[in-house]
Amino acid sequence: MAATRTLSHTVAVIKINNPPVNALSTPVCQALIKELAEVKKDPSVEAIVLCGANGKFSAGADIREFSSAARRTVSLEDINAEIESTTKPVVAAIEGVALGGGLELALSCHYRVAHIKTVMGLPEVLIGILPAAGGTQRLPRLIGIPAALDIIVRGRHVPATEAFQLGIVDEVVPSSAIAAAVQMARKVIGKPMDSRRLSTNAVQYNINVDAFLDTALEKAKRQFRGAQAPLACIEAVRASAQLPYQRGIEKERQLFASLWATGQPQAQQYAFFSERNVGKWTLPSGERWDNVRPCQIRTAAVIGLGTMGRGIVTSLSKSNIPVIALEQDTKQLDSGKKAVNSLLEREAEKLKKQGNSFAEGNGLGSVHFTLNFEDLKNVDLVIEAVYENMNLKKDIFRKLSSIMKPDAFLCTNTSGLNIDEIASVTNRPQLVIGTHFFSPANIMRLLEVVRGRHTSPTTIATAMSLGKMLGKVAVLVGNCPLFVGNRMLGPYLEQANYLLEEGYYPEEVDQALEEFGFAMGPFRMMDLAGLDVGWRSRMEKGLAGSGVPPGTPARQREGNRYCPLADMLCELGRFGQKSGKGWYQYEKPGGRHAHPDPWVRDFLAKYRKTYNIKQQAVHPEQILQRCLYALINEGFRVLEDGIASGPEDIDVIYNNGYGWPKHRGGPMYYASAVGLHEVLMVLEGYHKANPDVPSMKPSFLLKKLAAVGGPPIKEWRTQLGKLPNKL
Ligand code: 3H9
Repeated sequence: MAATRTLSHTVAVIKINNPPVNALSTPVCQALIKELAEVKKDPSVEAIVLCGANGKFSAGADIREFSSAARRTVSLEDINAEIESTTKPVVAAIEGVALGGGLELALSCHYRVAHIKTVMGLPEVLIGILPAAGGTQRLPRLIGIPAALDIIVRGRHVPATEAFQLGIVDEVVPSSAIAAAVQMARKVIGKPMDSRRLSTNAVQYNINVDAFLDTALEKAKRQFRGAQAPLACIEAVRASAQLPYQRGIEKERQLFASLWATGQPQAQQYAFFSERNVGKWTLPSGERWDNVRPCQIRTAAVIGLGTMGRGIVTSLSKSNIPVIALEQDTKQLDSGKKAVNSLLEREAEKLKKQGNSFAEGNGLGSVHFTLNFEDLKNVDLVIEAVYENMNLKKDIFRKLSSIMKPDAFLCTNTSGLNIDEIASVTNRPQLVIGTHFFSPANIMRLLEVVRGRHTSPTTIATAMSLGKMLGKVAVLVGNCPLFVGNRMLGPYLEQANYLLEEGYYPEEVDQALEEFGFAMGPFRMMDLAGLDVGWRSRMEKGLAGSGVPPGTPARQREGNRYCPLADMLCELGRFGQKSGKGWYQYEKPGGRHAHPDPWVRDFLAKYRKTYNIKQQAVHPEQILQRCLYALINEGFRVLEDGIASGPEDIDVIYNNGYGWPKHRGGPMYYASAVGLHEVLMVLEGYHKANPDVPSMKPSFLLKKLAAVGGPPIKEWRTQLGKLPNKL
């Protein structure tokens, strides 16, 4: 039954029942129409309460139906109009979540009561659409333009207490919202209802709406870089102020249709479901997310309080896991402690603003700082987060191996070192796993969980479950140099560097990729991360510095093309933001505002002259093709090697850890949208002209998929099934 009905005295309680989130699918909508029609004509019913089963009101329209062949036969806004016009008062009893169409449904009710732990909002923008069941017209009528715009354009979840302050709900209760709603329904029987029908009210404002929305539009264009949904949301809100309700609804529908035609909703909805699917890991041996039980993590420890360690401690503490934080000397411990405390204070402040406190207990109290390894011996899981040095990591794991209780999990936060080598020095390689956090670790959502050769399924289940507890998107990947995300970044950055040799400037390359939608172009990103990191690693590999064999041409390594520009900057002490100079110049060391540097232009001109490099006419479109297709090609190689279980995993990694524009779905989705044949042609053309750039040699899998007509991304798995799986 998609909706059920009971009677409490003269109040009919209609309950939406569509697990797990009571999505408003077509059968639910049909059931709602039927129940409404019956209660309307039932003389024993004087008021109606609308609620959801299993402590959830509704997570909105069924997103799967948007792209399914079955067309919706019932419009959600028609149901909302039906509810609003009812002469018997309708009270929404909101529990758990009221999101998207769920909140729109509640807004059509005459009163709203929410449980204190409910979150509500209109997050449609995050899946590439806009609220299209009257949300853009009713919410501004209820809470005014600025507050409604903030909720609709950001798609943020509003806690019940804030919703009450804003006037979205009439009452917040700490116990059953259904019981409270029934009570309220009884009280309002017979009261005038006109002012409670939001569609009949005018939007109240004392601002210059056009100027306000124009400013918002300009800001959204800059902030969302090519994503169309936020802009459509703003236009729909404008309509709420300028047009009568019904015409506003027409505008909402029209904007919805034009958004759909851009292809962005399809990409973002693919990203939405991919994020959920990556949690459902499967090993070639048959163990899966649903048949392996994770161990409970009651206590954890973090080793190293540098940038990564601080973020990880904060993240654990925020999730109410008591943490022991270890450093090697008092000075580093003190500075780490100060940093963690300030991060936690900020988190507490944020929660306070939202009308919340830490869920249970106080995160600030749960961090114990120490210099003593012995203090770690009883924790359930330790995350080592010292800097990237294999010998140092091995020393620590040797020590942990002898100190920690035998069933403690040992995690390493490395961005690319060999997990098996680290595990080899321990007495429990089956409990060793890579947990690659992204900086800042208390904010970034991605967690690459790296399986070593001996890592047990229970260890995987535990690390994946820890990721979920920390509010992260955890993606299981195999062990290879640099894992998935950073491995794909290599060829991308290589092309960006070659473009500089060939005549471009850092700001031009960055601009092209930022206009594509990246949060940051490659050069700004390298400056932020620190150019010295890559330089050290290249020196260790003998690609830069004194390890380069004498007589090696400057622009060649092992017979292949090599760009030494980044090494040259480092030799001059230009490490990026931290030194105030890198590919850009900054206002001071540690400054954040990148300014194009005339010195760099001059330096590049001299470099090109020295090596007699002819400036080539590279079309801006080629910047995108070369950088992106290099990245995508490596993505295919990752799949070919069995390091990620599917293209969705790669896309989730890029969407959540590398600033890939979500409205483009992820690099592998983008490749399928552009057309695999097109990607292959460009790579083939480039590789033919540049055989000394092996990363651009089209991958076997790309060729194979292109040869069978470039099937849609969901069909790639059939081909992947025939390849090795290293998970
Ligand atoms: C909309 O309402 C449009 C309207 O304006 C007008 C239209 C004309 N539909 O995230 P979880 C599934 S658009 C279908 O793991 P959590 C999800 O895929 C909608 N399925 O749980 C997963 O399935 P599976 C606007 C949905 O507790 C399962 O439910 N609403 C939907 O971490 C559990 O999900 C939104 O954008 C849906 N609407 O988080 C809200 N929602 O088990 C989207 C979830 O097979 N949803 N599923 O993997 C969310 O933000 C989170 O799912 C929620 C629960 C916070 C509700």
